[in-house]
Amino acid sequence: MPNTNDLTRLFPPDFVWGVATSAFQIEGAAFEDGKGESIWDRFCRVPGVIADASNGDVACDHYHRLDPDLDLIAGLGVDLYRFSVSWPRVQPLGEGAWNEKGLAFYDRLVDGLLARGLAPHLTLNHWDLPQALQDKGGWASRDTAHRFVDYALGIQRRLGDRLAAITTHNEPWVVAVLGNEEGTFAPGIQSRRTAIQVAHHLLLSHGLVLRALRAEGATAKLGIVLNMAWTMPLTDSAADQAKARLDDARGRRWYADPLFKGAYPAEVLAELGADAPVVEAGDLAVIATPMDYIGINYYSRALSSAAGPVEAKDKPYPKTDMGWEIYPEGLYELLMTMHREYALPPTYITENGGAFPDPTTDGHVHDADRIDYLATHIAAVGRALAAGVPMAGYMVWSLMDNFEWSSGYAKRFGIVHVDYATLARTPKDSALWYRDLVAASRALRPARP
Ligand code: GBH
Repeated sequence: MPNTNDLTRLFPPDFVWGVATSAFQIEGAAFEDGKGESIWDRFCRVPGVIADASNGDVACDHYHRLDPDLDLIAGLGVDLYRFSVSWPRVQPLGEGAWNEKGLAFYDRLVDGLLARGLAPHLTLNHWDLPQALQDKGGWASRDTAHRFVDYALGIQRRLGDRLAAITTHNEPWVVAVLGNEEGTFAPGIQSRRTAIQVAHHLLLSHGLVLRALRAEGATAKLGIVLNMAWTMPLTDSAADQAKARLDDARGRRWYADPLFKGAYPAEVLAELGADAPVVEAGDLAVIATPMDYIGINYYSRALSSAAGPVEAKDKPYPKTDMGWEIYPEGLYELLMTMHREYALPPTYITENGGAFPDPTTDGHVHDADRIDYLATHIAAVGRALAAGVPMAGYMVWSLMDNFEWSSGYAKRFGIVHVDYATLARTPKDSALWYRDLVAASRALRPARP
């Protein structure tokens, strides 16, 4: 494992470090202070969809533990905190009336970050759409894109002048494919046609929000976060290589091409045929509105085989608790590919991390696996940076153990342990390691004038 000093030398003084969470996964208080129902509140109540039959009603109870949690983040010495706003908490029906108590919570969150010298990186949509909008068609309805603009403007007016960054969407692929094609995530729809239209409206609303916020004079940097695997053929056969190129076009370029090139990949449009999205004149120009930054969430590589889905036994690398192969080289290759294909703005790794068994002795989690995962992936970012990729920062997923969607609470991604019986937070060895890494990196920075 690279040691902390070697790692920090890879990064320039203005490279920023952070930790990330999302509202539904940590806040709890699902039905308090006027919050509206989200599609995840609803989905968790469908029998069998969440591995441990849990939900987000309490989660980490972050809503009631804001100040101690902000102290926890500040104690890590990081530069920034990436969090999301629960849309139904601030606008319960997704349109019309605002919920003052919900807005006040994020007001305190942002002020609390600034008071501790932490830069607020706010995400508008980390999947918890108001159920009331789903009842009107959700992201499959073009109108939802316009409701999203109104929501973004409300957040801008209340918090905008104090934010460092606003991300429109977290991982539109997940919302489209897991939520609306496979149906394993909320809202649990199984329709390829719906998923394709959802993806288009997510991208469209992203561009509309950038234009609307800039027209309002927003000072925060504006961007989007995409999930990306590094897609490789299972064998070097021509058929597997072609399948890998197609899978990469479906999962990565379907989102990145319209954002950076204003066009959907032709080969995917061709295979969609009649399922191609309804795209109105001007939509692609809106989607391609220049961004101030791009965020990439990287966890693993993906293997493609012309023979069908690749089985676990054909994935030779060590795996995390999620069953995802640990493959830091893929992060380097992915960043190099993105740099080659697009004119990248400043680029952040907005999520990277792993779920591990977390061996515990005397109340302390000795998560050497997680430290190794983080160190090797951070080193890959450093190598991409040295090779010319405009890397601007890195954020660990996640600050603390939390509700891991359809896996419930059994999978732990935190660098801080959460005891769900008492809700006590305890930094794991990885949190102390990350704190030392950030401190060492800061020690190399010139003092501020
Ligand atoms: C992120 O999603 C989310 O933003 C975050 O909320 C979540 O907690 C975190 O990651 C951890 O899951 O089945 O081998 O093909 C990541 C979603 C993960 C989706 C990898 C695609 C493919 C793995 N992506 N997954 S595999």
